[in-house]
Amino acid sequence: MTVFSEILYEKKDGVARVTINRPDKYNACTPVTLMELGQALTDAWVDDAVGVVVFTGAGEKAFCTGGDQSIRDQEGYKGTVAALPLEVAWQTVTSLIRTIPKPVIARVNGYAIGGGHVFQVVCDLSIAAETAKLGQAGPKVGSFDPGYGTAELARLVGMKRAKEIWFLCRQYTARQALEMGLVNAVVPAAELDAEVDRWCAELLEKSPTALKMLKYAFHAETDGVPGITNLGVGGLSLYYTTKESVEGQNAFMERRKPDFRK
Ligand code: 2NE
Repeated sequence: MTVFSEILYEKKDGVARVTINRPDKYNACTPVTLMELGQALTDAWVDDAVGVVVFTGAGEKAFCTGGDQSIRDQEGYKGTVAALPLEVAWQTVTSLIRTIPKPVIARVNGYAIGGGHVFQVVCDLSIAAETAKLGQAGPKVGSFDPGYGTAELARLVGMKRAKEIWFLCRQYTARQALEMGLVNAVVPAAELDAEVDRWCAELLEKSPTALKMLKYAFHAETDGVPGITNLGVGGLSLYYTTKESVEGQNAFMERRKPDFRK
């Protein structure tokens, strides 16, 4: 377990578990939380022993309720991370969840509201406790997400429903979320961990490279050039392992012309 101040980060048997640890604040995020989430997700990205990431919140009440409203003022969200603008902090975390080349499962243990709901939308798979409630809050509290939280939501549930979710700021039960295609599975709260473990075990049996390329392929069209770049660079890292690519490097080092036809 790596000790952070506002999150918990644990790696075990191929699973990295990232937990927002502010249960008294219903796991609302400060700039520090976001920075630590970025560090943990980056570690999970580069650690080859990690095959699946579980993203969740501490306690039984909340998965994450978005930005911590108690530290918001006219300048945005205050915090101890100097000069970390909102767009960098939030977008770093959502972009990491979306681009880390491993499946990310949202373990939705309670309220997933506002930016917290955006996190679960961006995760590759979502497993929710029956007690969870999901929804957006932006227009109620003077905020909105003009990114994955709108575009990806519309892809998941359709444009009309996505607009309803954002414009009306209603809360939906886990069962309603399942019916709309917002989450993959709903289980009694007491069975949430066992269910998440089962999904992790199934994923860990699968080819990591196939999962990585599939994740990039799913996003290639919708994410434009960055999406195609991720897919392409995934291919590039495979190309590096071929004799053809190695010949180019060897020829350069040996000061000779490469022979790619060998
Ligand atoms: C989640 C919800 C509906 C729960 O309601 P309830 O009545 O069950 O609990 P309560 O009493 O509201 O909350 C329990 C404790 O958690 C804190 C509350 O202040 C309260 O603390 P105490 O009074 O006991 O000390 N808490 C909960 N959410 C918090 C938050 N986000 N910030 C700070 N403290 C929070 C209800 O709590 C709720 O509606 N929460 C607010 C949801 C919300 O508005 N989120 C922000 C949306 S905007 C956003 O996330 C965002 C952004 O601004 C920019 C970019 C990306 C995302």
